[in-house]
Amino acid sequence: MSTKKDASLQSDITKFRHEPDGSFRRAPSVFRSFIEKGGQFEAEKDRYHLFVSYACPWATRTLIVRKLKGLEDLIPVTIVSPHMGTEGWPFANVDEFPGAEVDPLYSSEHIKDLYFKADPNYSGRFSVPVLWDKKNHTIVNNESSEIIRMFNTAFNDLIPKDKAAVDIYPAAHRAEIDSLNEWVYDTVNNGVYKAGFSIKQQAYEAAVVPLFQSLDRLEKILTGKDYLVGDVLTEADIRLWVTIIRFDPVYVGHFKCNLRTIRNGYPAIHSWMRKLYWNNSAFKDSTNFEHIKTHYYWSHPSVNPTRVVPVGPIPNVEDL
Ligand SMILES: N[C@@H](CCC(=O)N[C@@H](CS)C(=O)NCC(=O)O)C(=O)O
Repeated sequence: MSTKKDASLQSDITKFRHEPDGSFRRAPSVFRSFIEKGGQFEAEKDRYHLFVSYACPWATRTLIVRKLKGLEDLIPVTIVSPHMGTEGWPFANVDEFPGAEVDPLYSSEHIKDLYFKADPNYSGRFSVPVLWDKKNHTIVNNESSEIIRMFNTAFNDLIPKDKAAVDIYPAAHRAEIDSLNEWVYDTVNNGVYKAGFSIKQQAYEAAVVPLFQSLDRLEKILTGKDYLVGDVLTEADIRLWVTIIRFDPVYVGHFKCNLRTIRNGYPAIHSWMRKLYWNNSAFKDSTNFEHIKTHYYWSHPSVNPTRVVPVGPIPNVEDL
């Protein structure tokens, strides 16, 4: 299945319009429904499907939480090819890549086909993750921060007790998590994109300086600690981790975030990152560096016109 109408202004990242000052502004996600009791979308077996890219940090949040909560059987996942081109994210039937898959529901060619199936007049970006409802053939939600909140609680009646007990947004820590998320999102998660996609020197510097100020602040928070908030793994860790694991392999070079590296400049962040990677399979199994590096260096020709993918750093993640 493919959509023939020209949607290249929505799908082709090289046609992305910058702000007048040369800065990058991320558009808000559009599908924002929740899976909840008594609502339009009830928690059910064999009803929902997740579409993601291993390359995408936002999508990787959902992969990690899906595993932490033991939702693998309840919510199957499909992985797209990392080559996000003029039509957006392709499935393996139009772009074979090791680890990429075909859309098992509709044999779509691209993620944009799903968006147009959900809403033929959709005018936003064709981003991943996409949480799909097989019953109503529509998108429930395409905003990772909300998908992980749903995964945290919505399916608790359908999963084993030990998995239902996993709580990445505990009531006692919510205020602290929310306030941390806010500045981490703006200056770190989105900060690397703001730096990398800037097309003016001033806009780049206005992003890269606060990014490293926030890393300095995070280094202090994580010194002598295994987790950001309290002494428990929360969504604050997950949301930061997906950016930090990509930092040395991609953001230092491709997005010019090179005031320091994580491995040489931030010992506490580095140790926190490696412990989660090596000791918790939900993190390691959700991370595919082939997809990550190929995606960024290939998919942003305005940043890297040659599409050459650097060999280093070696290794992608240092041992503990
Ligand atoms: N706010 C969204 C952002 C998702 C997002 O921007 N994903 C990127 C990949 S890392 C994407 O699919 N971009 C495609 C595009 O903008 O054309 C979320 O957190 O889910």
